[in-house]
Amino acid sequence: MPRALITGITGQDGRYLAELLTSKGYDVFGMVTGRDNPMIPRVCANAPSLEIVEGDLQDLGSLISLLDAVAPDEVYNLGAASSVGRSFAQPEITADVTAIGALRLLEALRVRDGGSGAVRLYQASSSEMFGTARVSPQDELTPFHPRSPYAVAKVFAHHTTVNYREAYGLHASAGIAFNHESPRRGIDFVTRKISIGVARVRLGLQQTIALGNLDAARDWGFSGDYVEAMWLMLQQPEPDDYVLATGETHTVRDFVEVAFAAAGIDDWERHVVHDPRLLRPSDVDVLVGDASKARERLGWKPRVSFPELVRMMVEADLEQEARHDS
Ligand code: GDR
Repeated sequence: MPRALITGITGQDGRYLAELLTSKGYDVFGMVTGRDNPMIPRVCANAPSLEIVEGDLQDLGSLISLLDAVAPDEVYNLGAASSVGRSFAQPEITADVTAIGALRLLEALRVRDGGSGAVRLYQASSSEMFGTARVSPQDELTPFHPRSPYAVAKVFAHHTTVNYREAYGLHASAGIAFNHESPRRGIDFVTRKISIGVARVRLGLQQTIALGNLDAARDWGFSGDYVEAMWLMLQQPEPDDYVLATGETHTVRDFVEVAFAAAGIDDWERHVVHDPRLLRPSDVDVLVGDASKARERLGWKPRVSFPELVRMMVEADLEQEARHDS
């Protein structure tokens, strides 16, 4: 059986990927930094054969020991300090986990693998790297102009992944994933904040949702679709970089409107208040990806549409909030 190690196992992508790999017959190991993480039972509930192991992207020695213990065929580096908003308040932690953490993992692989390419690595690169891109839609050749400490850290991790591939022959691929969401999305991110808020307004548990920039436009897909592309990338004989995107962009305002409509509420403006404290020192206005390369070379395309995604999230939160309230 092939063996896979996933960092960032408690995030939405980690959970969907663990389920996908388990269904394909892999032995899956999910890395956590400590066993007291309250998400662990929830993660294991959906993937009973998943083995939780300890390691830390902030500690090279722990990564080397973990690679020795697990002996994976594939490593998926989904671990990061992934909140763009919080990265402005915690730039140093963001750089250490997201940028240097990726470097440490690459170093651990280089030391262990010696450049044989026997272990395949997926690096979760981000559309945030494009920032104020002058080209639209963005593809693998679009220059980066990061707009947050998080995005700067992801640019470092991305270039380091490419460098280790070129310098040491590592089988290291990077997926430049545009925003992808799901009912498992953390509440720090705007889509989940909206879907929970809408559910609670619908159930009479709160009156309003406080939001920042409603004009930002993002290319939003479904996390469950994106993890398939991650796996496909590591099945290719040669490592490479791929944009993962739907090719459609919608504003935060669009998301709010469709989410309220999915809950049967048309006068959404009454329920949204603007909170300037939620504005970022510098934000990304609009992103939209061109995933032609992934479509042509991997045969990948996202299945869940924007309205389906919004509805899925609102329905899941309506169910969950109603349960909590009863
Ligand atoms: P993003 O996701 O920064 O695109 O990064 P997020 O959902 O945090 O923000 C999207 C846009 O919504 C605006 N916004 C708000 N955002 C949050 N979080 N909370 C609010 O209340 C709010 N109001 C408006 C933001 O300003 C922004 O413009 C996500 C993360 O998953 C990254 O880790 C990942 O790399 C990229 O997507 C691709």
